[in-house]
Amino acid sequence: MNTNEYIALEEQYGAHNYHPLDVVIEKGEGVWVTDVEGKRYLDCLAAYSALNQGHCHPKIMEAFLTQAKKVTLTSRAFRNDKLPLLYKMLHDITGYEMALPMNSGAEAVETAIKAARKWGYTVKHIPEDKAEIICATDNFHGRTTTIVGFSTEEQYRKDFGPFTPGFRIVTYGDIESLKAAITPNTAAFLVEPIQGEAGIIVPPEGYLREAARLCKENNVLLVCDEIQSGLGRSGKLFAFEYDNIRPDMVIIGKALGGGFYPVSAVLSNRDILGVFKPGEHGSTFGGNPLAAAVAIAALTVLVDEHLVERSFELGNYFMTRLRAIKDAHIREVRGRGLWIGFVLDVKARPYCVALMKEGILCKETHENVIRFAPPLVITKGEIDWVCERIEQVVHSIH
Ligand code: IF1
Repeated sequence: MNTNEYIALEEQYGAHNYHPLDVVIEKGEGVWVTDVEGKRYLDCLAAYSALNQGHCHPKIMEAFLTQAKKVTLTSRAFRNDKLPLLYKMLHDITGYEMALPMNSGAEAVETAIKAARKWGYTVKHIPEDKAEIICATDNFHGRTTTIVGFSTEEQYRKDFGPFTPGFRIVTYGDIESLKAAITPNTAAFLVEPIQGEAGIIVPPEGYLREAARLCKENNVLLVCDEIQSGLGRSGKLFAFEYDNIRPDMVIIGKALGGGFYPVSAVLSNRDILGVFKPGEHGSTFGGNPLAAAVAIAALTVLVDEHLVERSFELGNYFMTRLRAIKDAHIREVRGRGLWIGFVLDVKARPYCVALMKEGILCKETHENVIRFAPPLVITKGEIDWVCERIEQVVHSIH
């Protein structure tokens, strides 16, 4: 079958909740993918940071296949011999005392919300059913009905109500707004250290540091959603490190599965995650041995190949090169690490289509922003290759 035939099948039988670029990918290796026509592209989206280690990384593949031949699923009714090793590794790498494994990012966010509420009632002694969680404008934390309930984006929430109560919205980046929203019933502030979907928005210098101080002062948990920003994407293991803080809970996902498998987790200390007693929370697939084996390999690759440091250095290089491109339609180049928002004053989609023809896959966000977020295994030479093509497209599109 060719590209058009695959697209026709998909359009006829699949729900239309996406509008993908018309490229049908058949193979992936490192930063490169090949479509069904045999054309190669450099992947500058990396599955929204789920492919930090690149496509089909051989070491993660080996762990995946080895585990698949042994045992893949036990349920948490029994123990398995891989999950404890993942726990220990997460502790060694992040310093948090405990982890709670789930599958998708949204499930891990839901888990953090439940933990924060339960902590609010049992430790902070918030009156029954009065716990409040503060979220930021333009947040993106997933697609469940509870999570879209506190989205400020019409598209994500319209016609999906009624929604879960107990959430308040503050202006992202505005510390006064947060201060004004905290009440004695506030259990947590849930925030992305850098907002991905909103267009790679880096908050003002010191914002998270101040937020952490405010939270501590008011006995409110600071919960950082590092599902997209974490595990090296921002040039640090966690984006919150730029503010030298230590959140009470950290949510990870995406790259924890090394591009092979959905794996997410909530990281925290015993005084918080310890609120869950047997039977109060769980998941059929969360913490399964295949997921644990893959996550261990994904983290090992991240450390062994110095992907965090690479992201920092190559991200700066990439941004410098993009800033050197002069064109009247470029408004700003912003970001951290290999996570770059290329802001235009016109629609970004035609640029993404033109880049695709040049062999670069990327995706617009918020109409006028192109995000460049390649796998962290990209080389300097490949960044040069990408930048030459971006420059060509920028100059020739009008
Ligand atoms: C889609 C966006 C990115 C996330 C943060 C939680 C989740 C995500 C910070 C939920 C997920 C994904 C979901 C995917 C596209 C993508 C996305 F455009 F939708 F917003 F990356 F920017 N927290 N982000 O970024 O994780 O449940 O999906 O595993 O929904 O189309 P999930």
